[in-house]
Amino acid sequence: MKLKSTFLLLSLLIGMEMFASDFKIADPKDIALRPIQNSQRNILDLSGVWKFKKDSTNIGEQEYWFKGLTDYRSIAVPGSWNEQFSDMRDYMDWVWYETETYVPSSWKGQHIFIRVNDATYAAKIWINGKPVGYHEGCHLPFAFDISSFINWDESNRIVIQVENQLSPDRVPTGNVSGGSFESFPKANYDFFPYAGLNRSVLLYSVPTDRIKDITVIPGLEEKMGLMDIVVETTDKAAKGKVIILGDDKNIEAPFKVKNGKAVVSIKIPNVRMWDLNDPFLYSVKVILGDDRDIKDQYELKTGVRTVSVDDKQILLNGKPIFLKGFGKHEDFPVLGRSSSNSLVVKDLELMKWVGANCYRTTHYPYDEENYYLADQEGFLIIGETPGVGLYFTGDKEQLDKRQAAMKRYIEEMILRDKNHPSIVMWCVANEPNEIAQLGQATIIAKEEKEQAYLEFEKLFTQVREMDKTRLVSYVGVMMGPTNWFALTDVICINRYWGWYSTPGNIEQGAKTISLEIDRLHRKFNKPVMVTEFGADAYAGFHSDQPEMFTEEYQKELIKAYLDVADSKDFVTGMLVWNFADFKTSQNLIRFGGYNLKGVFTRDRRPKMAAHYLRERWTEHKD
Ligand code: GCB
Repeated sequence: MKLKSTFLLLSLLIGMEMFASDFKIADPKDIALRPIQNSQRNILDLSGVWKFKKDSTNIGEQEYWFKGLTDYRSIAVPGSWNEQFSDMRDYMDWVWYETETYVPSSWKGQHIFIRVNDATYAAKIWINGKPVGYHEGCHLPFAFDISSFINWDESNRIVIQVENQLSPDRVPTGNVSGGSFESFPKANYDFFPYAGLNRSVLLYSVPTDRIKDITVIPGLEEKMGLMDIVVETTDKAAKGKVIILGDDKNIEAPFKVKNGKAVVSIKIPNVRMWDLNDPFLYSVKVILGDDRDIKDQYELKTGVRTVSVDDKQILLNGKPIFLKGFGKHEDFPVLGRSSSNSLVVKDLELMKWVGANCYRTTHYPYDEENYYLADQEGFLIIGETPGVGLYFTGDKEQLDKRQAAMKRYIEEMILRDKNHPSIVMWCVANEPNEIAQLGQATIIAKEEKEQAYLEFEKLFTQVREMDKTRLVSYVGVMMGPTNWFALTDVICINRYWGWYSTPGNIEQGAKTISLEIDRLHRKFNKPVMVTEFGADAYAGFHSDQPEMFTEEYQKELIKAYLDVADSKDFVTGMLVWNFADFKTSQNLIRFGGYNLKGVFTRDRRPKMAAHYLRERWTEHKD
């Protein structure tokens, strides 16, 4: 009896110790450099089939599931659990993932990290039964140093708990009372809340004295290319060099690290600019140490290009450029939101096929491979945060949490993506609003409106402080506050005249958009972009006269908007909504749980509108 109660007490204490033990919070700085393989650094990709278990009552931690799952099923990583398991399509609560791996003994003496490229939404990691770390937020990576958790010469158990509860204090928001979308699952946005380990999980090793971050800031003086290269290291007082290679150039510059940082300014005579027709990439190689003792090295590819605006246009390398393309989603049957290089390549090929030159990463940062491909292929990207469904009034505690999430997202996104020449503009948020209920902003007081503006402004300030080389904007919703455009370089608006408003009447829709953008340009004297416009079309559905939901109507509406844009010299870009049909939560306006505004079907077959755009955009090539 005594023995039994001592045992109970002991296990309670061990249990308490486990629950109380600190999960480290992920440090955004640890994701700045994408893991690579070279002679100082190694990667082990853990993609494959993992063990998986649902935990609807959140009992797993108390029952020590982190020590190994029993009664599990198998799941592909990367992958969205909602697509792999029909019985879990709408499930958003806790689940557990587990895999095992050996760590190569050649990695001994180095720092070993785990990098999760996306766990939507919150994740906890255990290695060999010990708590490692916690991260909240979707579509961006996080990493932890797990060197002290590794078992050498035996298998290591990696367990990750994930949940994707939809909540008004998270970003994107969900379960918002009075929110715009009455849908199931109750996301406050128009795409399916796919959950899980949607991107790869990696182990990687790096030297103890290492390069932590490299920021390349491009510029141009006459024909002289400029690169300010900021190198951050763990070694507070190291030395090293930067080598720029490419186009018969081999420029070397030594540096000395002070307090973990060095800035090297390099001039490239007769620089070959990164441009759409010649997306030339220089290789930037940073070596820490000297030739006899290389401590660490990292090579990345980037381009020299400038982006600016005047009152009417966006200028790439000083020349006006018209942005034509799409908003899209990471979305495909079976894959859900999980990454697939085949799909990344296919989508870019199809966008080039229709003559597009740009897309916005609606409504979250995409898998990194997208940006590397766009750099290489000469395609422009507007990089968007996961800030969709944002509002800035109401419950203060919830607002503070959303603002904290946004702050972290902006930091993570810019740290991860800052060296891509393809990204010309940051989009701080999609359709933010003063209040959760669309179109009801009149019911709030003037002070509340001002307060909402100040909160939103904080996000802009953060982006501009972190990156002075790109344009910054947000995308405005119909009936949303227009005074917020004072913060932006370009006026970006999503408009559905001829669809949600004046439905069925394309002519009226075109008149309204025309008047509206004239007014906006007059007021702000900035270039205007319509970042979303379009119509749902059920593939194969036709009519002699354009009628809503037919391919003809979609094509005609797109044509009418493009004609309006062509008639105004201050319209600097038109992005059709959407590149392809995509899955949404179920609701009354989403037939079959799909948004059908794609000019391609979900499986990437062109509708009439795609053929039309191809005719129009390949003829009108800049
Ligand atoms: C919007 C949203 C987008 C929706 C789209 C639509 O304004 O930004 O996420 O999918 O409208 O089709 O309603």
